[in-house]
Amino acid sequence: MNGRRLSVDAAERGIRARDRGVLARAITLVESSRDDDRRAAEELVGRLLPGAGRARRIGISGAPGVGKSTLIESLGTHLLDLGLTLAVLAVDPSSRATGGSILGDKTRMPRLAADPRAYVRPSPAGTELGGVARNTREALLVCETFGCDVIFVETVGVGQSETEVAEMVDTFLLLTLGGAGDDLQGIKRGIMELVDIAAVNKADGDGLPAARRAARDLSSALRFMRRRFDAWEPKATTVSGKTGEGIDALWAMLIAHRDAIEASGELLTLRRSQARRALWRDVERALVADLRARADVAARLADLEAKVEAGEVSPSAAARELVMLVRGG
Ligand SMILES: Nc1nc2c(ncn2[C@@H]2O[C@H](COP(=O)(O)OP(=O)(O)OP(=O)(O)O)[C@@H](O)[C@H]2O)c(=O)[nH]1
Ligand SMILES: [Mg+2]
Repeated sequence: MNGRRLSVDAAERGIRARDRGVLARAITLVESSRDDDRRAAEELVGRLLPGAGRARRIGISGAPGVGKSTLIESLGTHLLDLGLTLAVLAVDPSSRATGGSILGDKTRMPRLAADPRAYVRPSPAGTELGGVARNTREALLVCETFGCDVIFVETVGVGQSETEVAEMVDTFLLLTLGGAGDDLQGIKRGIMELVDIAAVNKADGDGLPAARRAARDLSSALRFMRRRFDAWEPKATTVSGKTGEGIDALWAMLIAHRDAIEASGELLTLRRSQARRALWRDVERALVADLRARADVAARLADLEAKVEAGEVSPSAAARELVMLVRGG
C-alpha cells in the first residue's frame, strides 16, 4: 500500500465521499492477507454492509480469448452513455501462476480505464482461489457503497472460479464462441447449470452464421437444465463486443433477468443464501488453515498423504485420524 496506512475511518469517509484514490486503497486493504489489515478490512466491511446491495451484480465468465474484456469495454461504454457508473472486478486464480493478471486488463478497456465513472480493478495475484473470492466479495461491497450502479465480476473459468463468481452475483453471463462443430461439448455441464444468460460472442463478419447456430443450440440445451429461478428461463443470444452489435439487446436481457428475480422475491433469497454460504466457506478455510498450521498435524500429514496415495489407508480413515488428533482424542 502506498503512503501511510489507511485508517478505517478515513476509508469509510473517503468511500462515501466518492474519492477514487481512497476506493483503490480500500480495495487494497480488503485484498491484504496481513492480520492487522484483515481486522481493519472486517471492521470496514461491517460498517459498509448495512447500506450495500443496491448495485446490479453481474458475473461474466468465458474461456481465454472469447472476448470478455472487449465485451465489457463495449457494454460498459453503453452503460456510461445511459448515465450509469460501473466497476469491473476480476477473479483470476491463474494469475498466481503467471504472476500477473490477464483479466480486468486495462489495455483491453481503454475507454473504461480513462473514464472517471468507471473503475477497472485487475485480479489480485498471489492468493488461492478461496481468498480471491472473499477479496472480490468485499471489493464488490466497497464499490457498491462508493456508488457504482453496475458491477461486473470477470473470470476465466479456471477450477471452481465460475461457481465462486456465481455465488457473489445476481446474474451470471456465460460468454462463448460459435464454430467448429463442438459448440456445446466445450462447456462444462456444471457451468451450464449456473447460466442465466449465454452470449455467443464474435457474431460479426464470417463468424455470424456459426454464432447464430451456436446460440440456437445453447437455447435448446439450456431448456433442459435445472432452473435456478422460477421467474427466469435461461436464454441465449449473440453479440459482438467488437462491432457493438447486440450489446443493447444483451443489456436489456441482463436487466430483465435481475428485474424478474427481484420482483419474484428470489433476489432476496439468493443474496441470503450467498451470504450464508460465504460464511461457511470462510469458516472452513480458516479452520483448515489452522489445522495445517499445527505441528502435530504437519508431522502426520506427509505420512498419511503418502499412505492414502498408495492405497494403504482409505481417505476417510486418514481424515478421521487427523480430526481425532485435533480433537485430542
Ligand atoms: N471478431 C471479433 N473479435 C473479437 C471480439 N471480441 C474480442 N475479439 C478479439 O478476440 C481477442 C481476445 O479478446 P479479449 O477481449 O482480450 O478476450 P478475453 O476473453 O478478455 O481474454 P482473456 O482475458 O485473455 O481471457 C482479441 O484479439 C480481440 O480483438 C468480437 O466481438 N469479434
Ligand atoms: Mg480479458
